Amino acid sequence: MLGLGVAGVAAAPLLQRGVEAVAKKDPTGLSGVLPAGGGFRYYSVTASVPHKGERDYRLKVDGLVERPAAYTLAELRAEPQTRLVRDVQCVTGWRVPDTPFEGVRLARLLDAAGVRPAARAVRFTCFDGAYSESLTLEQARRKDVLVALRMQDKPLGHAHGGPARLYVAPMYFYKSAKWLSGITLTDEVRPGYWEERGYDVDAWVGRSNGRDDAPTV
Ligand SMILES: Nc1nc2c(c(=O)[nH]1)N[C@H]1C(S)=C(S)[C@@H](COP(=O)(O)O)O[C@H]1N2
Ligand SMILES: [Mo]
Repeated sequence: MLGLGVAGVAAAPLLQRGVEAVAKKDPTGLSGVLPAGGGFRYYSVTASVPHKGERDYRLKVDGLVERPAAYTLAELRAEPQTRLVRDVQCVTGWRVPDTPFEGVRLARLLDAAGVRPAARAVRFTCFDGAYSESLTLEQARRKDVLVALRMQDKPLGHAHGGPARLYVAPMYFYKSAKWLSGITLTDEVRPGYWEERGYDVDAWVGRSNGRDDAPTV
C-alpha cells in the first residue's frame, strides 16, 4: 500500500493532465496525486461526490444515544468553535505543517446527544456513499477531535470534504473522514474503509502530535 502511494506521488507530473480519468479507474484513491495548494493532495475513493450546502446538508447523530439529532450547517456554526493548528500527515508520505482547522468539538455533539452506557465506539459515514471511519469512544471524546467547518482559515471547500469533515488531529489523515454525514454510536469499533483494507484503527502519528493529551471525559 505504502509502496503504491509513493510511486503514485512520484508519477504526479506525468499524470496531471489525465488525473481525472485515472481517478475514475482507480477505486483505491491512490491516484489522487494532483498536487493541490499548500502541499495537499485531494483524495477521494469515489470518482464523484455530490455537492451539499446550506439548504441540504445535514449531520445526523444516532445509534446508542438518548437524543438523536440532525444538525444544519447554521446549527453547527452556532456551537462554540475550536481552532487547532497541527501538522497533517498522510500515510502515503506527504505532510503539511501547521494547518489550521476549526469547528465543533465532537465531544460536544456526543454530550448533546446523550451517549448510552452500552456505547463503546463511534462510526462515521460520508455522503460520498462509500467512505467510513471509526474511533473508540475514548478517542472520540478527545479535545483535539473536531467536526471541522473551516480549514486553512477558510470555509472547508468541496475537495477537502466540505461543508463538514471529521478532523482527528493526533492521527493519520485517513481518519479525518471528508463529506461527513453521519455519527453513529455503536457497541464496538467497526473498521472503516481503509481499515478493512489493512490500515490500523488506532492511527496515532506519534506523541508529538498530542497523543498524551487527556480525553475530555
Ligand atoms: N470521504 C472520504 N474521506 C477521506 C478520504 C476519502 O477518500 N474519502 N481519504 C482520506 C485520506 S487517505 C486522506 S490523506 C485525507 C485527504 O484529505 P484531503 O483530500 O483534504 O487532502 O482524507 C481522508 N478522508
Ligand atoms: Mo491518506
